[in-house]
Amino acid sequence: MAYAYLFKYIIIGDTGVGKSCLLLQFTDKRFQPVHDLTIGVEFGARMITIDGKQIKLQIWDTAGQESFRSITRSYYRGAAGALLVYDITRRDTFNHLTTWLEDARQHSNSNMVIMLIGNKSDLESRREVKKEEGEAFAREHGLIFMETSAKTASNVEEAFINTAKEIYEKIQEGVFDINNEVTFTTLYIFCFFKAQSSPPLESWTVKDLSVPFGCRVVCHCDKNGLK
Ligand SMILES: Nc1nc2c(ncn2[C@@H]2O[C@H](COP(=O)(O)OP(=O)(O)O)[C@@H](O)[C@H]2O)c(=O)[nH]1
Ligand SMILES: [Mg+2]
Repeated sequence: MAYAYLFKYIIIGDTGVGKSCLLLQFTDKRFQPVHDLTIGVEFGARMITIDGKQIKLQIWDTAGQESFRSITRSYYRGAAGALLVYDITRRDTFNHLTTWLEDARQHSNSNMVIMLIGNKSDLESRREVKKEEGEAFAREHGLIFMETSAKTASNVEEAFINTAKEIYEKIQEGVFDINNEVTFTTLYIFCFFKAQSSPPLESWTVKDLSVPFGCRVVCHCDKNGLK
């Protein structure tokens, strides 16, 4: 599981806009039509490639906490990207964007990349929010914007990957001062070592490190495990 960068993402927005479905579509390429808060996973992960580099996206889902407005600081902590989601068939979810944005800006790193997502683009006949309105909101608040459908998978890959590209560019430009980022993301590295000796010697080593987001992870293995 070698990768150059680990980015933490969070997904925010009103209940029912499709946050958990977007995550499931991105990580598992499937759609779960039944609305059941209890099926919400707490986070998912997937590897992507940008500029020839392997990047691991670790995506946190609210798992229903958002309905109680009890999203905690630790949810935002260390996030490099946020997907702010509304439902194009429910204007109230669009009207609440300002509150979500204030919350996010208050609790997160000021360089966090925010992608505004108008989800359920497959439900054109029930649309209440025009695409132009989403675009205008994004422009006004300096966000990137896409309409997606977690049901048909339209633009789902693009939303997650374009966010990562923005983060990656910021790192290249030196906007994120990686050495000074203090975050509490814990990365578990499972290192599998297979010795060249005969008979083969196999061992698992688990080590827990605090890794700032965007930080390069370099692992060295020897027969004593991870160094
Ligand atoms: N038609 C359609 N339904 C969706 C889409 N995304 C989510 N849903 C449905 O919307 C409901 C809420 O989705 P969920 O992911 O649980 O929302 P969350 O509360 O934001 O996590 C579920 O019944 C989903 O099946 C979509 O893109 N299109
Ligand atoms: Mg959910």
